[in-house]
Amino acid sequence: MGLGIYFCGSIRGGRQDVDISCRIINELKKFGRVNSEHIGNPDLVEKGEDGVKPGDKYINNQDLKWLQEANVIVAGVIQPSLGVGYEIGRAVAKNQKILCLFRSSSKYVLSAMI
Ligand code: 6K6
Repeated sequence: MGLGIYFCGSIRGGRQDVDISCRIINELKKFGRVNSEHIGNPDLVEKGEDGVKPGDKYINNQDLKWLQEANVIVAGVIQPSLGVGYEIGRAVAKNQKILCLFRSSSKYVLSAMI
């Protein structure tokens, strides 16, 4: 089955980095199964499934399950995102292995908490 990888990337925080997320996910797929592949889908916009079932509660439950099952977590942290920060915090609390990817040329300064 290979490695279980959860990729975290901004959705409602902003989709500016969707192309780089897509490239990272394609690289990660060489090492195992990436559960959160939809994050790199350029057709999914910030509002995404707003108003469409299954809704936020389902997304939250499903993503936390996948996150907690993963062997490793890779987080794109260039674009600030509440959801990604929350996922990282949950993974830290469970002592999971996390790799955060930032770009020093970013217009943002990475949160001290990350
Ligand atoms: C819309 C666009 C693409 O997908 C959707 C439906 N919404 C979500 N689907 C799956 N995971 C989501 C969705 N919204 C947030 N997440 C989770 O939170 C992902 O695991 C991301 O890593 C993270 C992004 O959080 P925000 O705060 O930027 O949305």
